[in-house]
Amino acid sequence: FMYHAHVGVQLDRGLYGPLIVEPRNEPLAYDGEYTLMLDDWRDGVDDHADHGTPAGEGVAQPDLDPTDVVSFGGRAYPLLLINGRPPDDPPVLQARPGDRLRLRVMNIAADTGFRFAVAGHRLTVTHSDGMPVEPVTVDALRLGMGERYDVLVDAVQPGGAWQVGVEPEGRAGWGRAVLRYSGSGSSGPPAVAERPVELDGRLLQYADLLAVEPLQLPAGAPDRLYDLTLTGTQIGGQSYPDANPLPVTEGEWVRITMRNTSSKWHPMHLHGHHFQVLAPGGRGPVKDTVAVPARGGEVTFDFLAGNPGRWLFHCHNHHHMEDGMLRLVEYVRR
Ligand SMILES: [Cu+2]
Repeated sequence: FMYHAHVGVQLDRGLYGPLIVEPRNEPLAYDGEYTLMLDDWRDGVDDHADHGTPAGEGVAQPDLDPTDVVSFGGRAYPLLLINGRPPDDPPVLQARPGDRLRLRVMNIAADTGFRFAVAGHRLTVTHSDGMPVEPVTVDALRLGMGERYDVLVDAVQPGGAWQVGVEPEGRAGWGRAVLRYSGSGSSGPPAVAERPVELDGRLLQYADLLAVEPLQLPAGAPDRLYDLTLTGTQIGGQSYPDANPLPVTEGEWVRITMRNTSSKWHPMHLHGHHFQVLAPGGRGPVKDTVAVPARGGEVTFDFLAGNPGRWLFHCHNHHHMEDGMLRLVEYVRR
């Protein structure tokens, strides 16, 4: 998990950190673990008097399916950081040949979706947003803001130093860490800009993820349905604070369908609950943040209303949220 400020630009200026909940009995076996927090950085670029003005449309990606194009506000984020470090001073992960590493990869950026890969190595995904999934092995991850994946990486190379590459979706930029094998001190690190070919390899999709512990939904149909259109500033036609709460009642099975009519990709996050992404077979991943593709993308999730209170439901693009892309989920009596 991640903890972070939820006021103004505090998150964007670095008021965040990882929160790791260890299970009483760890079912996975591994030799070392690292937490990698991916961030975009603009502090010092402006005076933070507001949340910035869009600076352009970013890099076009014409050969992608238009419903899969990830585009963002285009604000200037000149640095991409991993654990607070820029590409020319990268964090170093240590491994011995044959080790199995656990990486906890988290996107805490304000305005940037990331693709993540490790040169010469594959990624076996074991958890999505802290919740276990059936292990699936891929070359690259895509993380919307707020999303987290745990992956196992087998140190299958005989030695050397390998690029851990982070590329923003839909615009220019570059971040990196280095995976260094023990005894490889004489081999220099990869060039700053060396790009793992794995970034273009098999990319994790939500459809690859099967929940190990699906929600215990009752038989029948949901008790409450919401059908919400997403734009860059509104959820269901309303923009916070001029927005009605979305009522739910304790004990209900709630289903929310989101349809994104905008040209921006929206990683949507619900506080206080895990939800299950609707998928054929009923075992979609249990998450708390899910990206809804631009230009007609649609995602449906279910949750059990078991945590009374008033909870934020918002886009995890900081600027979209500041523009009002936030609603309250509010528990009411039946
Ligand atoms: Cu958004």
